[in-house]
Amino acid sequence: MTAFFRTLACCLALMLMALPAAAAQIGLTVVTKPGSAQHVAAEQFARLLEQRSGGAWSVKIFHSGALGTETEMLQQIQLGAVQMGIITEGPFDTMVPEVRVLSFPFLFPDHATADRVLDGQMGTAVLNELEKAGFKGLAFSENGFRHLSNSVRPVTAANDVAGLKIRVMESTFHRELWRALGANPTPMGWPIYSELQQGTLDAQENPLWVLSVYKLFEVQKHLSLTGHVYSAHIAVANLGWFNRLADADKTLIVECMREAAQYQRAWNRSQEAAYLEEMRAQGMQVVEQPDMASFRERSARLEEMDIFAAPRIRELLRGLRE
Ligand code: EAX
Repeated sequence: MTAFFRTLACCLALMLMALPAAAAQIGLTVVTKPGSAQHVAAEQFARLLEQRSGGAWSVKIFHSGALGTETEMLQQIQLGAVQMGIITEGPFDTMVPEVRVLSFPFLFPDHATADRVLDGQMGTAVLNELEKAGFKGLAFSENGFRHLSNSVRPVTAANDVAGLKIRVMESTFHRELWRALGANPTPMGWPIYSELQQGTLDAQENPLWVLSVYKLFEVQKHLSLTGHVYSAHIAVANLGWFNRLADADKTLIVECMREAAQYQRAWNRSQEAAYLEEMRAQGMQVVEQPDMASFRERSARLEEMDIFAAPRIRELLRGLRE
C-alpha cells in the first residue's frame, strides 16, 4: 500500500513537473480597436512572443480606450500599472519633447525614407530619449501619413484651412502646427466621432485607415491628401520593469516587437489604396493633389519657434533630415 502511494506521489510530481510553468503575462495597451494599425502590431507581437517563448510569456491586449486616452496610457505605463503600449507619436510630446522631431511636417518624403531613418541610428537616438521619462523605447510601427478631412469645404491650399475647428492629438507640437496653418486646433484624445457629428469640430487629420475603421466618412465630406506628417507609433515598456528582466527576455521582447513593427508597416501600406477607394465609394470628395507648397511655406516657420529651440531637439531634427 505504502509503495502504491509512493508511486502515485511520484507520478503526480512528474506530471506537475511536466506542466509548463504559469505563463508570465504582459499587459499591452493601444487606444484603437481591433482591425486598427495599433492593434495589428499588438496582435503580431503577442503571437511572436508567445510562440518564441514556448508559452512562457503571454500578452493581454487592452484596446478601444480601455485604459483611457493615449496620454493616460503613457502615465499608466510610467506608473507600471501596465507594462507596455503602442502609442502614436503625438502624445509623447509633453513628456519627451524631443519626440516632436519625428512629426515635423514633410520630414519624410516616402515610406522608404521613414524606414531607413527610423530603423537606423537616428531612430535609436530618439528611442533613447524616452528613458528619461521612464520608458524603454522598443520599436517604431506606424500610424501612417496623415491627411486632412473636414465637413466645411474642399481644402485645395493652406488658405482653405483658415478657421477650421480641427481636433489635434494631445500634443503641443501638433497644436502649434495647425495654428501656424491658420486653423483653430483643439487637442484631445481619441475617439472623436461624436464631436465631428455634432459639429463641435469641423476637421481632423489622420491616415486613411482611421476614416474607414471609425467610419468618419459619415461625418466628414471633404478629404485632402495632404500627407503633412508621417505619424509613427512607438512601442514602449516601463523602463524599470524592462530593466529587471533577464537578458534573454529583454532580447526576445525587443526582437519580437521589431519584427511585429516590420510586419505591421507592410500590412498598413498594403491597405491604403483600398481605403482611398472606399472613401470615394462612401461619397467623400477627394482633393488628390492639394497645393502642398502653401502648406510647406506656412509650417516651415515652426522651426523658428520656442518648441524647437532646445539644442538637443535641433540636433535630432538635423540628424533625421540627413
Ligand atoms: O487612430 O489620436 C490620433 O489621432 C491617433 O492617430 C490615433 O491613432 C487615431
